[in-house]
Amino acid sequence: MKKVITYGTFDLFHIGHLNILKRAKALGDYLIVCLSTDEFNKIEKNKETIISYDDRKAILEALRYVDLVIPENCWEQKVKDVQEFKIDTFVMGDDWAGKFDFLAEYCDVVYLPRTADISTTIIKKHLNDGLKTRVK
Ligand code: C2G
Repeated sequence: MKKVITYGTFDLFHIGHLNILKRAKALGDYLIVCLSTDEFNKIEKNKETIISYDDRKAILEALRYVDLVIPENCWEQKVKDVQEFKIDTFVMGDDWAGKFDFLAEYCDVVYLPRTADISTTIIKKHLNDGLKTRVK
């Protein structure tokens, strides 16, 4: 069984998130999503999540592409996660290209093209600007 792992916040879940999870799962048989906790987001990413960890986790667990959701509490847990879960492939969007190449010692490292014109930040700005049109 080929195991894949990816990391993220997945706040205000959108098509860019779905696309990366779909493509990550296509690289193996079992996909683990390491989901940033609310505390990790606040302290390490300086991002307040709109949707709570528990609700973001429930959404991910409902997806056909996702087999397991575990918490991301720190930047440094990736090597331990890859070893503990015997991961074959680590996947991230290419906005992270190069940042996790150190994991190549333990598994394949794949950066996939981001989905254009959509992000949690764009959605938040769109709403803050009171726009009534579609995000994209
Ligand atoms: N993503 C994408 N296309 C978009 C938006 C996001 O492919 N339009 C991808 C990102 O590249 C990432 C995943 O979706 O691989 C989750 O994105 P975020 O929730 O924004 O996660 P991020 O803040 O990048 O956190 O330790 C790694 C971090 O937890 C990653």
